[in-house]
Amino acid sequence: MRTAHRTCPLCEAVCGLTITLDDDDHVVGVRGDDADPFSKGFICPKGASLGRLDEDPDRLSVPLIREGGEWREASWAEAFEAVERGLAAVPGPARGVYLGNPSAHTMAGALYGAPLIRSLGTRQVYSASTADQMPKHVAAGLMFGHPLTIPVPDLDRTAYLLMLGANPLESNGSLCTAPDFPGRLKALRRRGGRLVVVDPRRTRTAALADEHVFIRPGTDAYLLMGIAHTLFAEKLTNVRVPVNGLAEVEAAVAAFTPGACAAACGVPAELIVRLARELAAAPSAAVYGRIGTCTVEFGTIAQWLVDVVNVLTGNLDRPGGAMFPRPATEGPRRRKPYAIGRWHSRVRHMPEANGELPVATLADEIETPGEGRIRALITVAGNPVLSAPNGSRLDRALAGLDFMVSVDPYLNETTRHAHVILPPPRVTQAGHYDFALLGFAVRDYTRYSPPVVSLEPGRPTEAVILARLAMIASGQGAGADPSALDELILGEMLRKATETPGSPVEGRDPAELRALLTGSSGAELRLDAMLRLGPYGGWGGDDGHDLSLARLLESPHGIDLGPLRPRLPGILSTASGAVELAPDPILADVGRLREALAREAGGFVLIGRRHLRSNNSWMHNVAPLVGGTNRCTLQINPQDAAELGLAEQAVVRSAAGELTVRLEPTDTIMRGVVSLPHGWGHAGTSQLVAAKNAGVSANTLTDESIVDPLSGNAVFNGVPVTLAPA
Ligand SMILES: Nc1nc2c(c(=O)[nH]1)N[C@H]1C(S)=C(S)[C@@H](COP(=O)(O)OP(=O)(O)OC[C@H]3O[C@@H](n4cnc5c(=O)[nH]c(N)nc54)[C@H](O)[C@@H]3O)O[C@H]1N2
Ligand SMILES: Nc1nc2c(c(=O)[nH]1)N[C@H]1C(S)=C(S)[C@@H](COP(=O)(O)OP(=O)(O)OC[C@H]3O[C@@H](n4cnc5c(=O)[nH]c(N)nc54)[C@H](O)[C@@H]3O)O[C@H]1N2
Ligand code: SF4
Ligand SMILES: [Mo]
Repeated sequence: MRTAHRTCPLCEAVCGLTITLDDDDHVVGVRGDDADPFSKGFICPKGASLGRLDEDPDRLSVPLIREGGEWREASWAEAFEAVERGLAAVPGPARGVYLGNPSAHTMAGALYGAPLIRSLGTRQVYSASTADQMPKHVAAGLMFGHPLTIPVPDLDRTAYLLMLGANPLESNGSLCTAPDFPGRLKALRRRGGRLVVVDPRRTRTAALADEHVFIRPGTDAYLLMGIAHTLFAEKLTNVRVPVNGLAEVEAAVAAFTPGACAAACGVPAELIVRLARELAAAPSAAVYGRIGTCTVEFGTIAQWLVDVVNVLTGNLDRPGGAMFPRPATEGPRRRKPYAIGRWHSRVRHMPEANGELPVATLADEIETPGEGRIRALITVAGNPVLSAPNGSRLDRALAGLDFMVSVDPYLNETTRHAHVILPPPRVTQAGHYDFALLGFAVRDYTRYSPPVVSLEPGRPTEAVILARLAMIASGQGAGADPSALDELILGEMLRKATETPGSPVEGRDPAELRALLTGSSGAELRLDAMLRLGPYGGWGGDDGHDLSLARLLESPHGIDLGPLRPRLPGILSTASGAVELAPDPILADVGRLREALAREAGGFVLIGRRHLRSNNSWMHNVAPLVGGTNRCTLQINPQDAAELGLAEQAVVRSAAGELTVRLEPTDTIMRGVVSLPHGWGHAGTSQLVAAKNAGVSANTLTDESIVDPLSGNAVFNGVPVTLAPA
């Protein structure tokens, strides 16, 4: 028996785990790591089941190749050669790529996703981001200059938290990395702070709050407009940071009186006014909006307003407000204007954001003939058949591709369309560093987890799989040595740093720095370089900055880098150097919000929900996590069910499709709203447990033709539906 410490890679909370393994490397126990300074022993049922997930017998252990509808096991050499042949037949611009959610949780995704995209030579780039947080990136890019400059609520110090469209008691936090989010919310209340939750459902988070506010789905932009309007009208603004566009914002919010907003969002006008006054009066306050406010038709406007209110109340960049983390691998942010729509999608002419096109138009790009039509697709850690809007259409589109390769541990609803599946090894066999998530942490913190279990001979890590795909895509062939790619990237990174005026390594020899790096893989070497070039890193000098891979390896429980500190104006990379409070593209979109004020509310709308023991589409194959309350049911208010004469089941119809679903009447959901979790509807897969709890896919009902126009983000909340007895 031995124990190992590592970060849980399953959600954004980055909890430290202590794993017990037997002599055959089987995980026999998982508990929270009490010595982790950030998570302090917290663990949830998913983390506790990591061993079951890791050793799931339905995970693929060797590559699969599909020939004439039949799958066969293949060697790695054979599989990479098949990929080389498949990609060679399709010119660069006709190759698409889709990166799914877990690629934000793996070192492979963080380090090799971008090189893979570059080497494909395509603009057909898609990811789960446009089914998730793209509005956040666009708002942050336009306001602060960089799409990753996203402030997070200073959870441990705030005196007032207004939370919209998030349910961290189930999801454990998103774009707000905070292990033991529930404990942190309880601590907020214990120290006399106030928590207000805005949600069409009385969630477990809402039940823990001081106040729960029901809101009509898709209308948070109106609530926030009403708050901003009140702050100006009652002269409660207190802007403490350098901004441009304050007068323009005041003009833009003028039409959105609390009365008008109340009619549109269903929150009473007096309550909107009170929330504005409370935010302004609190010693410190933060507004935080997540999935419920992103995956809606006014997603970018809502994200913009979240930070407009944070600025207007004087809470941006101050302790207890909304602050910018300073992650250990943060790179330099050059000042340049952030732009969206630098190019557009071929079929629906939708704007690019962050170099990506909306997943809502992926099926169009595969189905519609013409130059640039996607004929080959690479998916990495994604299951868009279940996760993209109108996944049923995507399911049909994928079946018509000339070539598809998937990097995924499972044969599932999406990967069954692939010609080659390349399975990454077990979680415990991979090194882990949270490049993305630590940039949103409520304390500055760093931790590296080296592999715990060694790889079977000949089996590549996911980092190597992606590096080899990148080399194949750039024409270097199936046999190319992936370390050449790492050296190329390292050389470039070090050269740039030594040429940057004012950099601590300015003028030094890149080769000398390269020789100082340590690491047992390309991924580790690159992590070491990023740490040393980062804000806490160093090269062995006596300047007190010494963070490096070696130091992290000596600190298996992670290192606390302290509470968040104010970072303005240095963190801003806008051309003006100030916060752009009124970016033109957003102001131009406010007209659409104003027009919709006149819309009649009526009929039922569909929203989603998440369950603690689920994770999007891919954890339904672990027996202890499914069943009980984790089921695919349609929540409906009992009065609505009674009025419609609905009993056990109902037929739900939308513009996109129709489903027969099991009902779960509950008075925790407001009238006129129904909720179905996504990620179910398991079919045609090797996941035997999931097949027994198949459920139905919410994305049969969601409509790919409607998006948030600025970010291209899919609309999952506020989907009009009708209900009828089954
Ligand atoms: N209706 C509705 N739809 C939604 C949402 C919603 O709220 N409502 N939420 C959206 C959101 S926020 C997201 S993030 C997306 C998620 O969308 P996706 O990322 O497309 O879907 P996931 O279900 O997360 O699928 C993850 C895939 O990665 C595989 N996988 C797991 N671990 C690894 C690994 O280490 N390496 C590799 N290579 N593969 C791995 C799994 O087997 C699975 O196939 O769904 C979106 N879809
Ligand atoms: N256990 C578990 N944890 C997860 C995941 C999971 O599937 N399961 N998924 C991970 C991923 S990919 C993500 S992105 C995060 C998401 O993390 P969160 O953003 O916290 O997502 P949810 O838990 O879905 O909570 C969203 C809430 O928004 C509400 N809502 C729906 N529509 C609206 C609306 O129009 N306005 C408002 N104000 N509220 C609305 C819903 O009722 C729901 O309670 O969770 C991550 N963590
Ligand atoms: S909260 Fe998230 S990171 Fe923590 S144990 Fe659960 S799944 Fe893992
Ligand atoms: Mo997500």
